[in-house]
Amino acid sequence: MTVTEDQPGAEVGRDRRRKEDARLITGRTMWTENINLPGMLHLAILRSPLAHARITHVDVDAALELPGVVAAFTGRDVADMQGSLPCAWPVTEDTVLPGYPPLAVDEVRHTGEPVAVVAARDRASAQDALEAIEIDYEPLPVVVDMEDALADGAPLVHEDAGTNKCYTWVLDSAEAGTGGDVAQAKSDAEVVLERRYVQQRLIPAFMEPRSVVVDPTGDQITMWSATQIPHILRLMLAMSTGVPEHKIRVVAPDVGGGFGGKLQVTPEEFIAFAAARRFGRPVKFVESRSETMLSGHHGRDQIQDITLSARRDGTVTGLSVKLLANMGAYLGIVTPGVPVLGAFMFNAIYKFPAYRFECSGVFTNTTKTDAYRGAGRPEATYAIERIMDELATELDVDPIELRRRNWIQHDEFPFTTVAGLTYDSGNYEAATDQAMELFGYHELRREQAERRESGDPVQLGIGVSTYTEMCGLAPSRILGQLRYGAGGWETASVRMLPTGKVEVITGTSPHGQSHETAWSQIVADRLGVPFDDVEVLHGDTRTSHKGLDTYGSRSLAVGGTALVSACEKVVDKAKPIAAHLLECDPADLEFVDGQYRVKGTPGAGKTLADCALAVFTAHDLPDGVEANLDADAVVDPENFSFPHGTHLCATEVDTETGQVKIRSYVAVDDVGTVINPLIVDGQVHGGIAQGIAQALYEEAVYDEDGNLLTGTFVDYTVPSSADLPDIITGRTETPATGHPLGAKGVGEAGTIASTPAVVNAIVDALRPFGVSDIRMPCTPERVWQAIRDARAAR
Ligand code: MCN
Repeated sequence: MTVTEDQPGAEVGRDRRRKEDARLITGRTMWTENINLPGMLHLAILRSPLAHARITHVDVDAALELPGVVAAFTGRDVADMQGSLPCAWPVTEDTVLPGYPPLAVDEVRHTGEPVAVVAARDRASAQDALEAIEIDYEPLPVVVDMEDALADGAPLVHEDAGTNKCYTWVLDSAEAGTGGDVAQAKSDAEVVLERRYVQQRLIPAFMEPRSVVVDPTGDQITMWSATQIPHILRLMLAMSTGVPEHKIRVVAPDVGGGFGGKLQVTPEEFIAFAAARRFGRPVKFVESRSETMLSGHHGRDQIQDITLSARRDGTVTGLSVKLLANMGAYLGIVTPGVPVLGAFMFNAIYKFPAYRFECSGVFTNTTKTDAYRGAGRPEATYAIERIMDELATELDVDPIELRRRNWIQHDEFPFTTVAGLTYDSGNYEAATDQAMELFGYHELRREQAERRESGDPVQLGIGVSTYTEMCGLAPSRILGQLRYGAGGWETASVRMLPTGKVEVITGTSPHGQSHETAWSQIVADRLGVPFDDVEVLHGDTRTSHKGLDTYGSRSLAVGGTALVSACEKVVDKAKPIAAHLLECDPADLEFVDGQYRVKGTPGAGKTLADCALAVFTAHDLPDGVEANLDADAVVDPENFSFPHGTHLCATEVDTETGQVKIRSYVAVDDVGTVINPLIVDGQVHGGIAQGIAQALYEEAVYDEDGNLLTGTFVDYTVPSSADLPDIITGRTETPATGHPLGAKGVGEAGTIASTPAVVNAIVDALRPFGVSDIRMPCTPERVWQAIRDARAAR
């Protein structure tokens, strides 16, 4: 909708430019690194050069002699203060939960693990002094590969655990009563496909590295951190260190991206917290990019063995998934849960009658894995969308036609899937038809046939990905059943200021997602106030004392719904005041376009601003009415939100060099009711960039000794805008039915959808050569090699 002036009720659905842009784009804002406090010390961290070793000797004395150095310490020195880093999601009763000291005490288990800290008057002195610390290590055997780690006699990452298996988690539709038996489906099947897909490791590449400042000098210990989760961080600090929660304040100032990489309670935050308490002085730690890559958490890293059973008419009858998920050496806050989230998404939009999922988490001598944009759902979507294409090829059916034969029809919602979730709404046909139209599907298929016919060295491939995902995390009830350590509710508060301006406090914690803009749009419509009269406060446990933060594309569906509820409470609270001012019965009033008016009587009424001023003076309030228009709300939606869509990608693959060019990309996403189309398009674009990056460019590689070979942007290719195609976006809007906004999450949708669309397109281009799979990232070398191998196998 294009609206040129402020109109009550016209904000939602409007392309508002972001309130946040000026400060974020110019950088004139409060990043954690900009915080400087009197007497502040700068920390530098010495990290293990070995992937597995016993620490036999540490001597920090020489470092202490260097100019500017104030202190140096090891894990042993702060053993009583540092606590153990927590894992919030032990997915089974017997999940192995190894101790996780922020600063290693006796043993290191991955390269980059913190082993000693220097505190100095400036950052450079602290960094230089690290070289003077003497450490002796006794190397221990290393295991990096998951299958090696599970073999008999493998070196153990945690000797005490007696195993490298962290857990095994199973979902079986026959046992759960949500479907049939996969073994039976397989033995009855006319077609059985068995495939292995490998999800390479990825490294979150947010713009602002992880940074933390801790000030212990006030009445509370204040931590500023570039985090996605200030509320969870405060709770974890309190629970793990014993410092009372009300004596800790956590602030997430403007945060330069996270993508799941800052959905973490980091060793560095705990080290800074312990150091500040130990010295009684403010401390700061800002990591280098290489430290992020070496010791921050990584994403993906799964081996997926999939068996698909079907009939020759294309109907799918069973799906079985056996997964190995690399945990790394320690468990971050949701490490074990990430693949379990994926368990609910392998069946995707299809009506599988039988399903079995089994996942084992495996410890290795690598940095831990954890959430990375999509967390479990991109991996699942990739596998199912790849194998659906394989089935289409096997049956010689158009891949979109095959999907149509199996997906849930728009009149079948609400639909309970074989994995046990109930999808509330969707329209897969409408999104797919729109995508095909925008893409020019049939013309491109014709061009593909011509190029195949003429033997053109540059072949055209068409890739499809029809996805759904579960986001908007809530509901707490289901998270509890999955043994997640927290709930999924969210909070919002609305404060009416005497002049009618509005302050909103949200428990969400944006780090690039534009909540200030979207939340202002919601409030402007609900309270009938101008967009610019709304201020959104977030990310500080002193102002927003309760919240569950931002991840899992939950903020709008959960936090936005809480905001609607708080607005409704304000409107209800002001009604008797407006009636008093208008000298009428509250029952005769309606609230329309920001005004309380007597029903059926047009003309001047009273605005919320009138009521706010009346509350402030409190000279003439109705009897029994409190002088307070503020309202708080906590909302825990009944269901997840299930956005969906169809992405189509056309690739030109040079069969002589292996070079892949994305020629066109169409994304039609259905994220329910849209609050701000510009923001949604931005989220889709960014998400697709990350999905394409997995398909074509990014991979974290360790050698067999556990050294990270891709520890800089020279070796780890994050694509720039010049490497990415123009993206054509379209939209269908099927509102979510479970909450008044009707909105579904969008923050991860693009990433989830795009990776299989791109790889399907590459494989499609190379089918005539006999290529049926290429391991990601599909670099020119891998594509070229796949063509060569396929030719040789013929
Ligand atoms: N929105 C909308 N209409 C909808 C859905 C969403 O206008 N129907 C808007 C929302 O108002 C919000 C934005 O889109 O401004 C994203 O909303 P939502 O889908 O609720 O996702 P979250 O705000 O919870 O963000 C989390 C999500 C995740 S999980 C990752 S990872 C991610 C992402 O957001 N990391 C990001 N997008 C990112 N964007 C930036 N710039 N930086 C990151 O680190």
